Amino acid sequence: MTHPLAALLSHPNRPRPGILHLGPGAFFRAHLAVYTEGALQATGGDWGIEVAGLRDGETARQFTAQEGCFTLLVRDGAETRAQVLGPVRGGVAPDGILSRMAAPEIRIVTLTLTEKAYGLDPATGGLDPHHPAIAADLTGSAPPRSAVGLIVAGLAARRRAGLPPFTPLSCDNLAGNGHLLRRLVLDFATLRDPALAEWIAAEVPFPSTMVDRITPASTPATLADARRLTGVDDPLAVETEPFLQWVIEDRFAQGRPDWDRAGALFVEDVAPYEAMKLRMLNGTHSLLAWLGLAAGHEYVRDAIADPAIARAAQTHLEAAALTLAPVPGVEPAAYAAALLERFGNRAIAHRLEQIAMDGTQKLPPRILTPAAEVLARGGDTDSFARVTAGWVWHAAQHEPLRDPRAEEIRARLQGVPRDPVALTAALMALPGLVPPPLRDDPVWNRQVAGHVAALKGGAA
Ligand code: CS2
Repeated sequence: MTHPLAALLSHPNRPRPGILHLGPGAFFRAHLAVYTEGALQATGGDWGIEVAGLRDGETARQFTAQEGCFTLLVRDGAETRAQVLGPVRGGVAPDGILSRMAAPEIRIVTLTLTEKAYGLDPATGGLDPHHPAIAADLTGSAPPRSAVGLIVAGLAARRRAGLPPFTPLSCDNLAGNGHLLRRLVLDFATLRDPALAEWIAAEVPFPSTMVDRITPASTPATLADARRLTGVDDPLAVETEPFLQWVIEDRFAQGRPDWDRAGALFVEDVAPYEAMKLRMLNGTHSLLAWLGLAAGHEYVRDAIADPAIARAAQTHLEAAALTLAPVPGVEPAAYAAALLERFGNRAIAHRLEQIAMDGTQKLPPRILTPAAEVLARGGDTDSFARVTAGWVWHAAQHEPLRDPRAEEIRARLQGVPRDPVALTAALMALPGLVPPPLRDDPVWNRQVAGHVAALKGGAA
């Protein structure tokens, strides 16, 4: 029986699978799925996507039930457009991921898992063997369930079978996401099987990517609008902004879809694009989230309409731009102006709470690494300190704190007076969080504490 959404596909040809995607959340649906649909429409190829969640099979099951189809709403001003997309071939249960990774037709494994799923130890830049899912997988006593453990086991199975590797492709907001994933996979493999690690190092490319599309979590309004516009109930419906961007290093073991035909940019080195996006877009997003919540706002569009916060955002965009290498074809001031416009999109209800979470994972690539670079050059770190103070205040005030290190943060703040200097000292000392030269810099600590004091006084 054909699902009613499948009848609404503009391009009903359904390719065979070539990609396994881990993390089929809203961002995947508004970004990778859109580019893949565009590539399939332009040039075809067996690049259908199978989707899987690492722990929870619910979304994957829903994709299977809907024959891989879902509704995408693009909100722009007063207009909302609906489109039904179908690049997904079906869902895979968590315990089926490994066998699909070993299947010859799967040639790319893509990931949108959020920062905390990788098992990165920020202090070393390598694998954190104490990350709960990684630690469990390193014992080898049960089938792997972390992304890194699965990729290592999947590559091992292919090597045993004499198959060429798949290409792991990280689409998460981590600096040098491909390099980083490579390092974590090699660290894991070295601990389990050094010969496998050598094979991976020689045979497996790990392209880095820069991904961008502002995609809030779906709400009842998303689902109601999808139904109104298509006539079909779709629990997988997502809403997003008109803008989208994808920059990818063109290094694949066994080919790739013609994503460039859908607007993606293939480059030698994604690093300058990624730094620009992480430091300007995501860094300012974090500023809006933490300062915006402190000022009582709920959505990004409200925070950016608050004159004091808008001034801080503008200042931060300028400070972040000063840390960047030139990006081919991009003028930082124009990029910054476009970001302010996107943040101000009244049609997008992007909750600040969503961006404020996982601060310990987001601060290093967005704020602390560029701040340490500014410090090393003798520049002014004040704007980075303001954002960091926003997080300190959020971590001290917000209940419950959504962060993988929330318990550790609670323990550290236990008995610490609500005094800006004491709070700053307690959180800047969180192991591995702040690069040591910054952590030990008296001016930086004074700046952060000064901004915490301002937040405490209500001057967001
Ligand atoms: C946001 C990102 O939640 C967050 O931390 O900053 O999800 C942001 O919306 C995307 O990276 C935009 O491409």
